[in-house]
Amino acid sequence: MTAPRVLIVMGSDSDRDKLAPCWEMLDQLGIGYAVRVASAHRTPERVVELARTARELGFGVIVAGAGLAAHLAGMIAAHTTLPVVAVPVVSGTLGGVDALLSTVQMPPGVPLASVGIGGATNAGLYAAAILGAHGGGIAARLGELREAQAKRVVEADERIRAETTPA
Ligand code: RP5
Repeated sequence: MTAPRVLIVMGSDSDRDKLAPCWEMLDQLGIGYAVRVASAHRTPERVVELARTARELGFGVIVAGAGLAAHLAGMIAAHTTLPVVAVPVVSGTLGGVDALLSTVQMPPGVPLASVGIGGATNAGLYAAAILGAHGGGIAARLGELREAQAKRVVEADERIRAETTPA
C-alpha cells in the first residue's frame, strides 16, 4: 500500500458502514488512505485542523461524508484548497435529501464536488480519478476496472438473451 493520499473524514462513527465502500474501493485500487471521525458541529476545531494540515501531511484529496445538516464537506472546503469530494449520507428521517442539499449548495468561491446520496463507492473512484488525472498507475487501474465492469454487463446481456429467447 502506498503512503496515504486520500483523507476520509466522517461526521460520526455511526457513518462508518456507509463510508466503508469508499476505502474498500481505494483498497481495491491500491491507494493509501487515512480515516478520521470529526464533526462540523460537535468538534468544529478538529475539522478545521484536519483540513488545514491535510496538504502538508501529503494528502491529495479529501472525502467527507456526513448525514443530516451535512456541513462537514463544506467546512473542510472552506479551510483547504485540496479537492473535496462529499458523500451525503442517509441518516434520520429525510432519506439523505437533507444531507445532499446542505452539502451541494456551496457559495461561489468555495467549491466541492459531491457524489449522490450514499455514493461512497463513487467517492473512492472519484478520489482515485483526481489522483490519477495525469495518467500513471492509478489511471491504468481505473481503466481496468471499467473494462471489467463492462465485461460483466455484456455477460449478463448474453445470459439473459440465452435464457429468454424462445427455442
Ligand atoms: C451527522 O449526524 C453525522 O454525520 C451522522 O450522519 C448524523 C448522526 O450522527 P450521530 O448522532 O449518530 O453521531 O452529523
